[in-house]
Amino acid sequence: APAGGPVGSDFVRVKSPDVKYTEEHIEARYSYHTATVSRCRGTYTVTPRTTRFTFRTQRSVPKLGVMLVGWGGNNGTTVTAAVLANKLGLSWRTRTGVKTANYFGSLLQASTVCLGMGPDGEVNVPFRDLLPMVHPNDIVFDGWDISSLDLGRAMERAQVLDWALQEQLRPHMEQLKPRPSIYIPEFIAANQEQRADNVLMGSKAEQVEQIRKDIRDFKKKSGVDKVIVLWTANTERMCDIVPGVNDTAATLLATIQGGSEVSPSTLFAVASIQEGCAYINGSPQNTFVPGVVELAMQQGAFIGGDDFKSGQTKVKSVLVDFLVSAGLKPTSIVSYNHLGNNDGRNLSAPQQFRSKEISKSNVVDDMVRSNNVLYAPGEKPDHCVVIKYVPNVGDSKRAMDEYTSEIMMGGTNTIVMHNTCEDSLLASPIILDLVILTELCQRITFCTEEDPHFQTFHSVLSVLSYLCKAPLVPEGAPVINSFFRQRTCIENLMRACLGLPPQNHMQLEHEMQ
Ligand code: NAI
Ligand code: DG6
Repeated sequence: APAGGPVGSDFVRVKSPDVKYTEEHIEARYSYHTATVSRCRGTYTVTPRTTRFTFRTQRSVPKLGVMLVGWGGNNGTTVTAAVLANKLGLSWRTRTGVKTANYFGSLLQASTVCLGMGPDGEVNVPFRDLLPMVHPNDIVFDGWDISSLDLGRAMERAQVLDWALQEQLRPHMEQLKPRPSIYIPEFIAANQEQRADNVLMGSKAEQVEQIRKDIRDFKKKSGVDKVIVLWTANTERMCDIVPGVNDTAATLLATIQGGSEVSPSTLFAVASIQEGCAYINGSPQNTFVPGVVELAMQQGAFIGGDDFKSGQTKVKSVLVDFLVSAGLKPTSIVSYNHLGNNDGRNLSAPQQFRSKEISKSNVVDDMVRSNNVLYAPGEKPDHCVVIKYVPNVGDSKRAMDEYTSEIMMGGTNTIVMHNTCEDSLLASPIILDLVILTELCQRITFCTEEDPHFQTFHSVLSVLSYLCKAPLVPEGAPVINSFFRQRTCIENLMRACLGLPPQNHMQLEHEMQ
């Protein structure tokens, strides 16, 4: 069901000597169990360790503003329209019956977590009820696009939503107009040029200044307490990491002043961080050059990405996890895609395709590396990604995958899959989860017995990994792509904020005689 029930912490309340509810915070003492491993003459020695944390979650939920870069695109218009439709409680008729607005596909709004046992068995609640969180219906949207179409016409151009719904939404959507944006033609496909009629002029430094002004202007006019900026604009080509140009915060800022190569997405990231806003990258390009990461850490702003994990890659992070953890050895993975929306058109250019190919290809590495029975060091399955632009299918993306695995005694198991779905209807709930989770993380601080000073999460917000194809993690941290490990990370982190132990699925209470 969409919105309902009491809000956040009032819905779930933990009764424990380790958990304290104050006017401002939920404060929970939590024991974090890990282990260190050493190896000597063929024997592993495992030493369990316990770190005592205190988590503090601010209870008051701010009014959240979200600024989308690429607001007039398929994802930008669809997520805005979906929130409006939910807020207005809209229903519409299609040839198969009446449909009602919902948030299916959102981890936080439409999936549940188990709290424990009640008188009638397991008690499951929506994820959103675990901790005080922004409700998507309350998000205020704004944003930029190089195309000047208002959101009503842009929604029509996107061809994602049913016409009967568009007719109801148009009076609201046509009042929303994207702000002029930073356009540097060489970063996106040449075929996008005819859209670019809403662009900023001036030097790079002046354009960054304008984006900062836009953020302040939005905040002031809308009355939101907090702004998060999210890139859902075209996939850019990768940029080179060059010492003296973008390898540190100082060189990057100097480069912006000097005017040499910086991508639009990096300029947006810099402007957002300088305004103290979290910045999320929903596309695959390397927006987060080392200079941006350092700047975010210096300013204490969150950054997260890269590339929404919506369909084919999500399935891949489930299926390869299943195969490898079942002791089967994937030896080749071949993934074809064809789609006919503007994203597909942009990706038909080689450099932009290359960004997506890299992002879609690295998603099995951690699972393969974790199994040294199946794979020798450095060994990987063959992995091929193909994307073709076929205008006729529009936003209804087709993804076809073939997984070949080696099974017992030299046997072969081939799994073939065909997936058809509206791409932007998968991406939109992910956009909502990204910003709501990021906002929640901004209200969580923690300390340990050894270091009693409360701190925030690292600026590189790796807890967003579940939602991203190529998770950005702090330097030296492992990248986790496996779907269930990523989901469990979010669930257990929220449970820790409530002083609840991690979900263990041991069911020991049912094992006793
Ligand atoms: P789209 O092409 O419909 O929308 C992108 C929008 O960005 C366009 O309106 C375009 O005019 C605008 N744009 C381009 N450069 C800009 C700039 N510098 N500043 C502001 N606006 C700019 O694409 P769609 O389908 O909305 O996807 C958006 C991004 O999300 C793409 O990079 C895509 O690869 C990525 N993505 C999409 C997924 C999905 O399932 N739909 C999943 C994963 C990633
Ligand atoms: C073709 O794959 C176009 C891409 O933009 C994808 O549709 C998008 O990245 C979603 O990818 P996936 O692998 O999560 O379905």
